[in-house]
Amino acid sequence: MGMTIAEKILKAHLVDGEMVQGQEIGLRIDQTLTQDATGTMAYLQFEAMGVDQVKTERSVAYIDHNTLQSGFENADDHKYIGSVARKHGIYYSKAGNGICHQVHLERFGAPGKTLIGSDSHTPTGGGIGMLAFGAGGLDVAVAMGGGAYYIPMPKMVRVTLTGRLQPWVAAKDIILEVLRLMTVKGGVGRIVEYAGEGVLTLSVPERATITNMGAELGATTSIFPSDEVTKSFLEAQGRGDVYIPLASDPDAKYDEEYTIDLNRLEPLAAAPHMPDHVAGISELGEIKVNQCCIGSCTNSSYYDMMKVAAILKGKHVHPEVSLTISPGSMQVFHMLAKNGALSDIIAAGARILECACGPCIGMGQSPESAGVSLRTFNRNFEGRSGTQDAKIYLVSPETAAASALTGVLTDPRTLGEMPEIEMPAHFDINDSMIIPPAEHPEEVEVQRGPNIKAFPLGEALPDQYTGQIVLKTEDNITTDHILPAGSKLLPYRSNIPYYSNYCFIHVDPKFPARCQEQGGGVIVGGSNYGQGSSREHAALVPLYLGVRAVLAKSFARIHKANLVNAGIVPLTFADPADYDAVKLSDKISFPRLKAEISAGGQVTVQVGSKKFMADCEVSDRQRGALLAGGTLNYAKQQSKA
Ligand code: MIC
Ligand code: SF4
Repeated sequence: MGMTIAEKILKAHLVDGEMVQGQEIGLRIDQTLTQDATGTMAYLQFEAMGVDQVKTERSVAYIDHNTLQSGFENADDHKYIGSVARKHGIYYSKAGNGICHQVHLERFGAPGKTLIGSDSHTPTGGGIGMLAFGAGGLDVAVAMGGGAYYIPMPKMVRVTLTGRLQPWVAAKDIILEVLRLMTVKGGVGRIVEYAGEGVLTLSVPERATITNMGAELGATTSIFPSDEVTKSFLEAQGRGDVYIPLASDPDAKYDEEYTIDLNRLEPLAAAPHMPDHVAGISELGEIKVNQCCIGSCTNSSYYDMMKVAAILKGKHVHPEVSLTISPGSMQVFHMLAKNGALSDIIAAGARILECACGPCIGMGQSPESAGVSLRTFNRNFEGRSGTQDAKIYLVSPETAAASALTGVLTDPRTLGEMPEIEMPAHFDINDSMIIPPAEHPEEVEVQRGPNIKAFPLGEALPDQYTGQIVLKTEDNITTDHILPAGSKLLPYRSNIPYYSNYCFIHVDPKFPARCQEQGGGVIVGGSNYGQGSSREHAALVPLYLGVRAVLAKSFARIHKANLVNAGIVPLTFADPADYDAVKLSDKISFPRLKAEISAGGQVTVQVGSKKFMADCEVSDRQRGALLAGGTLNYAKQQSKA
């Protein structure tokens, strides 16, 4: 039988299990990436594993999130990551070199390879035909040590793109349309593949915008074919040698199919506060805008920035709008400077930020109170910008630039003739901010600042557990709800004790104190619990606070894996109606927890006088980890056995 693109790459990397839907498969990982906000924890865990040199073909440590150095913490973390990288065979991309996903696409990504990254937007690599997954830091550490990466064998989804984008309609509008069709949980357990004549009309950066934001579908990953467009991109990056063609077989089977007619697509926006609250710009009307931010790993390529520069050229940003521009990489930034486009952007009155995540993760540029901000980013969760009551709309660079000029949400089609942007035949190649590993690793001393604290380890699963329900949440709780980021908190990513004071702070400020009083307990969640980022802190901090289990209607993939890695039991209501029968502060017990988890059956739950069942849908390997109190404990047990 014919195979999809993803199935071909999975098959070539399969080291454990069978490719049967829902069953766990283990994959050989060719490349890894980390960023600094998750990297310190990933490398602390890597060090704990005692591996000398990474076993991957290429591992890269990026500094792109925590670049605002308003105290010693971030700079110390950079130094730690830089030294660990040099010692263990990892390339180190310095602060200022750009956003991990953009730089990786430019300088390291290769079709047909597997990549995991401690960042949920790692699927950006699908834009050049890589099979790229977001993962928790521990999973990345394991892969660097040569271990397999495990996922449940996903379903296959095909999105066929027909026709071609009309002027002023962008790749961002394609992925917003996919989000409208599939919603923020429609991709869970699925790989999304793009096909059809429309694919040929999209450049690599446009494809990468789409695969990047596939993370917002909850998808395991997204991927495009590798074709002549991919080849030209790689050649222009001086890396034509890594090109291989990749396409699905004509008789490949897909579990779900969608078709989008690009001819009919219009400029769209995701309205506050979810990436799937999608509406046409024309439907939303002329909303007054206070801020426009252009950048992030979704839309910060040379192609995007050139379009923006052409729109702004000779014009001025509206007096009541603040426009920020963050080019995705040093390569992009330098090319804009050399060809004069940067001068058009500056003269229009934009604020130029460094090549980093910046406002996307609340690292500065928080909007004014109740401000409206149009962003070319991928997430508009409530409060993520750093201003709790701000209203964030996710839009294309074209829409953001057009609106920055008019001061109101503007359909870019009103701007007249669209400027044509050519993809360059040669990108400017300068890898001076990427530091290769040391030639004499034994001479490198790992540097640890005082902000770097030990990470918590779980405890073996008890026979039975009784505690309190310490939190009950709604559906679609994001990891930003569980553990906010932003400029004030991100510096504490390597300091779990301090960070724990902010767990669920915007959902229920009493949560950390309640956990401390109760010695932890159980969290009850709705559906899609833990969607969004890959930050394993959203599991490690609850672990530190004594959370033993999360009982939810359903989980997002990466967060569920992170819970298991930490040794927190992920349970789902066998009957979702039982969700309504439990409330905050109820006493909850699992009288046969260990025996039932070991047996792989359902788990008995007792809440007051009510008894019901929960499922613990994990693989045998994960069951071992839960019994041992987390993946690191389990790995130690295994190595002794
Ligand atoms: C995000 O966009 O939410 C982040 C910040 O990049 C996270 C990683 C993190 O929390 O450090 C992600 O997407 O995984
Ligand atoms: Fe950085 Fe934002 Fe991309 Fe996350 S989504 S990697 S914070 S640019």
